[in-house]
Amino acid sequence: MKVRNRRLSALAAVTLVASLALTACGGSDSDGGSDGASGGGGGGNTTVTFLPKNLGNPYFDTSSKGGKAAVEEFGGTFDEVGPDTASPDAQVQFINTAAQQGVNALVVSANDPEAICDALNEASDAGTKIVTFDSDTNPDCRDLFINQATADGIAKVQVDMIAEQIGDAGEVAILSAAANATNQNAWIDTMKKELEASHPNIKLVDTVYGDDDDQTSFDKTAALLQSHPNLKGIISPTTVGIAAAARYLSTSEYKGKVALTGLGTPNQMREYVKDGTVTEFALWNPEDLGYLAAYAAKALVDGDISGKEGDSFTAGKLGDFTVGADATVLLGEPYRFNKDNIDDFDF
Ligand code: RAM
Repeated sequence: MKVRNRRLSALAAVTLVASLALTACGGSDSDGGSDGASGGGGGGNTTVTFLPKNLGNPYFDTSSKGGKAAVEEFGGTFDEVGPDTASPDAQVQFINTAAQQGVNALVVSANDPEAICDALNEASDAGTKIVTFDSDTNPDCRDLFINQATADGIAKVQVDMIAEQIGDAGEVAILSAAANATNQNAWIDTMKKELEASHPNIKLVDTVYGDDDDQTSFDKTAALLQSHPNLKGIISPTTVGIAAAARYLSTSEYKGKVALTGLGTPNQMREYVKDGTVTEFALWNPEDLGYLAAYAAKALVDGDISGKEGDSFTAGKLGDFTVGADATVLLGEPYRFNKDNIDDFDF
């Protein structure tokens, strides 16, 4: 079943029964092996493969941990595969392999809205349910998208934070992830509109791409500060980017002078909040996102939902969720982290 094409920014809010659940991570399990068994779902061993943008990113380590916990709860088999670099078509080979193995569901964060679509469609034709999470494909390449928060909400919290931190005036720049990343591009689009509409004295002077690679993001931060001597702030809507930028700023002459905010994980950002490099940033709970995506995959495999608006399912401890417009399920809202609360979180 395919759904109509629509822009990510038009995602409608849907019902959810979920506390923010920004709780500490539980104990860590060992990696799930791929037992590779296929089956018809319906109570059997449901095989679920997670395919993040790239491996080695703590954000996705945490979302996969949530996915694995969910799969273990419902007695399925979890696997995680993925490329080292977050490039547009690096995920294709992993999709092909999963389809050949006949996995019941593939849970993907897309590096590009279109580049992996042919492979996903082939997997779908072979009987694999396709769930995107975190970063969507075009809607007609998947059965369901599990969205962490609305694009409007994610854009607004970042614009609000930078405005607060620079006195609502001056030059800012964006340090993003990969240039084709669906999620970052949707947020950047909306941030630009929000800046134009509500912050006439803030000028966005540059957008650069660190490819969700630590060193590239670090180097791009240095280059931004070189080329824009009047820069007042940086927004980095990626956990890899904001951590690398914070590391650069923390030992530079710009520490405490150039503001940095965006989306980060508390564990990666803690030291920079404590040393005064960063005042406040935001995120959702990636563990909950992975957990919800795994339960949604199971509901699709079992035929409890088809991706139709109004379909509902239960996602274990997170409760009941309803599918909204464009076959999208919404986790919740972004949450702000600062020196007063950062020690309450462990992810
Ligand atoms: C990085 C990835 C991911 C994004 C987070 C905020 O880990 O780009 O897709 O959602 O940052």
